[in-house]
Amino acid sequence: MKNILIIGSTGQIGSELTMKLRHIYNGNVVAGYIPGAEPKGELKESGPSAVVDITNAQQIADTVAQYNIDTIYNLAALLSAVAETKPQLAWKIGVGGLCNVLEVAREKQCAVFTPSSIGSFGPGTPKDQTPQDTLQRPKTMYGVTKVTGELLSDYYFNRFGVDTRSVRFPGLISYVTPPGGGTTDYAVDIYYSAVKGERFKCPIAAGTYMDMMYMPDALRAAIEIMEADPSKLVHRNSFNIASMSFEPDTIYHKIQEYIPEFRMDYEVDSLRQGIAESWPNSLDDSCAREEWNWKPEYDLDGMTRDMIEKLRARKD
Ligand code: AKB
Repeated sequence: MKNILIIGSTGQIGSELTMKLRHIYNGNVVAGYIPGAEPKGELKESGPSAVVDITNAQQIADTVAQYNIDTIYNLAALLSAVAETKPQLAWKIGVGGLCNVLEVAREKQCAVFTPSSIGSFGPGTPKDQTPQDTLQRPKTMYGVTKVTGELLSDYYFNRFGVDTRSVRFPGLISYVTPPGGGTTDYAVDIYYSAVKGERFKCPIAAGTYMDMMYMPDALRAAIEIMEADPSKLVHRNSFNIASMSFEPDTIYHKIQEYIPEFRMDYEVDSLRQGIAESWPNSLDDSCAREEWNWKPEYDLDGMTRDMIEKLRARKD
């Protein structure tokens, strides 16, 4: 039985991961949140919650002690586009916050999951089938915090034995909690527009490939990496994972197979486009497949069918 703290439990990943972990472990899964982003509905009713601001080390330590926490999922972050508008805050949350989490984990012997991202790569990284171990010189503050987070997490493992593990998430697509301020958000927003019968203005230019993943696969990855046999792990922070890579026209035409009247045109956002162009087109996830049997279940077609069905059910 694990006792888990999720920091950032009401965000895009946290809101679904908290519920999934509660179903699996049926124990203490504490939903950490900041004031103004309180848990609601099933998330609130189904288990304990606590105010945990990642920039407040004492609050993390108190919650870990109160609930006897042994595993921390650290999901607090500003996404890539918003981090460019608030770089100091992005660093404070992404790096200062992670230092707080790692110190508490060292003292209380907790395992820690902190996601990294395709944003940890930069324009000098090989673009296609980006290898697991390669150049990471990102141009964004988001990427800088993610590479620093990978290094810090490996440092705490090697130096203090803290059980840190991580995956590099692609753009995540889900119908539950929308993302906010990411470069890959268009691949979520497009489904909402299509199901509402609205014309979609795509902020990313045609031909811009990025890796994407359906949320059920991402949640499984976050859980499976923490369950993996540590003796099999050559890498820790952080594993490339992948399931699909597409550009805006591909997802547009895929949605049209299900909603033929759907229309999209382009209104490219220069900030997001610049970020997207600095990221890989696709990742090589063979190390994750070899070391902990990672395998995605959804491709673009399976995801599109499910997204449209679930969003329609929510609308009706
Ligand atoms: C973003 O677009 O900022 C995130 C990411 C790929 O890490 N979705």
